[in-house]
Amino acid sequence: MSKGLFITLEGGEGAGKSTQLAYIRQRIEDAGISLHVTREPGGTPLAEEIRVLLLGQRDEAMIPDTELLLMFAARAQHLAQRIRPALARGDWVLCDRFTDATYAYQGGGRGIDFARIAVLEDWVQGELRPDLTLLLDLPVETGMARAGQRGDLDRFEHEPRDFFEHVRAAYRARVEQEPGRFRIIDAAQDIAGVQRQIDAVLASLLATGESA
Ligand code: Z5A
Repeated sequence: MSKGLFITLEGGEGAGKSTQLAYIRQRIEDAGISLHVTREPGGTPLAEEIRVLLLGQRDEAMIPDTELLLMFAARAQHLAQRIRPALARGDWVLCDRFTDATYAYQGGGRGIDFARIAVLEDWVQGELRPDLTLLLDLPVETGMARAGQRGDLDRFEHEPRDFFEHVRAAYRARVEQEPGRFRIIDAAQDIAGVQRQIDAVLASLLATGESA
């Protein structure tokens, strides 16, 4: 069975993911590659409904285990309905956040043990892991200042600075666990500077179809 490349884009608050996702998409499509662009939580109608549950504000506080399980419920649906079929067709998949975000936010931010997350990762994903992950990394203060310029804040965006420091530290821990999969992009640079770094990563990828 042919298998496409699975690329994920990660980063903390205000890292510029949406801005750069559009750029990466254009670069890959310009190279004539069949690409499926998607996001988490979400990516299918049902998973998008779970996203609404996850990001919405309500009177009843959502406990961390509920948040974790809903992330993986959405992911199970997304993998079955969209990601696995696309990869099996030989398409590339570009996903805005994936399981590294769970380690970062539910692990680092909410304090759930990485080991417990790993159990769900194995259960829901089996062997499937991203081939390449671009991590847009920047100081929390810079990211929060950028994100603060946006209007409506979701449930995560109301968290205090400390929460996002833990998120950033957890992303870095993931890089240490799997250095071969990650490319760290200095997202504190201006948009053109970030794009130059992305170009360098994509150049070898588009030339060889391999992330290394
Ligand atoms: N979440 C989770 O907890 N666990 C999980 O497993 C998963 C997700 C999968 C929604 O994610 C929430 O889900 C997220 C984590 C949680 N919560 N938070 N926070 P999301 O990815 O949909 O939401 P987001 O984090 O807000 O991503 P975003 O919309 O891509 O925002 P962004 O990274 O801040 O990107 P941006 O909108 O492109 O940029 C923000 C602003 O900065 C904007 O005004 C840009 O014009 C500006 N910008 C961008 N780049 C630059 C540069 N380089 N210089 C200056 N200004 C810039």
